[in-house]
Amino acid sequence: MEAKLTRRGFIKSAIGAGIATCALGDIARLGALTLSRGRGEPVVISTWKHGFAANEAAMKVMLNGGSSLDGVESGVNVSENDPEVMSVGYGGRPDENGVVTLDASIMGPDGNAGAVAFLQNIRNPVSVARRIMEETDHVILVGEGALRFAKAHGFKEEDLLTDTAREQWLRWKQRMSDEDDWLSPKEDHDTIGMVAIDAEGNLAGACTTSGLAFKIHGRVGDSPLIGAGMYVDNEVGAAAATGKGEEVIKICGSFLVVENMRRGMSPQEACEDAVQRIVKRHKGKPDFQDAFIALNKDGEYGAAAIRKGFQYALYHRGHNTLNDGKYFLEE
Ligand code: SD4
Repeated sequence: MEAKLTRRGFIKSAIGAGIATCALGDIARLGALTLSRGRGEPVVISTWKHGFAANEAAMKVMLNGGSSLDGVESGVNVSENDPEVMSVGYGGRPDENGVVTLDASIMGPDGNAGAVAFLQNIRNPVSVARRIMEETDHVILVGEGALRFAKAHGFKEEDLLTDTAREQWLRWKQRMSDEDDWLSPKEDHDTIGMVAIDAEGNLAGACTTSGLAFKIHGRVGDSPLIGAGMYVDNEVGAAAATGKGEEVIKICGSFLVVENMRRGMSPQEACEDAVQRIVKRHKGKPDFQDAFIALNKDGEYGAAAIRKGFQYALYHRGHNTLNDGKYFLEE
């Protein structure tokens, strides 16, 4: 599908480390950057720079014979456990009341899915989501119910608010004013979304986040909503989203990316189309960031963002690389 909006941003799109050795002519043709995987070789793609460490863990699991479902869970657990990743799990930034509330989802090749929203005091929400998927016939548990379920299944309750996150929240509270734009694209974003294909050719996806920093208490984003923050169809492909979840929800973003691939788009084209859908809804001038990553059944990948600054990690053909996503808007 042809891009209807300017591709100026794309021309300037930085070239990620992983493709830095491609000839420029190749790059020009990369409206759709897709490289096939070797037969049976697992591939994993995830959002933001902490996706790099998460990819390592996911790939290790898959190279040891684990499934893509095991891979994505173990992968995103790395970000959940890292207090320096301040939009995921332990150390995530709190909401307006200083409470860390977590959203997560997971989906496997059989089309089964699990999710938690507004979960507190459990550092690995994606693992709770997997238990919901595997041990109940429900898909989403929220808040107190999700916490009770987690505790009943042996998850440890703990305070997730680190000193660094508390200090940032206090600073935010002190300078709260009309100019204080807590939904600004400049606010740090670092939700992890990850999709992977294993040696058997099976796809899985996971997404986990503490959501937008200083959000209204009770707010749930796109990450735990199947088809918004993440989606898997094992016949076609898988996708995940990051950025301002409200806008991803409104276009059923990850579902849209997968359906685009079903209709013949490459993963790159599918991600660009979803980004354009959001940009168009905002008359070409959205003042926030959203991005998508995707993988198809052949192990081809794609990634696109509204604006500059989005990075994704790709573990492919034996190399894990951090790459700058293609984008539409400069700033
Ligand atoms: C949300 N999509 O809760 C998440 C936030 C995010 O990078 O992705 N930040 O809306």
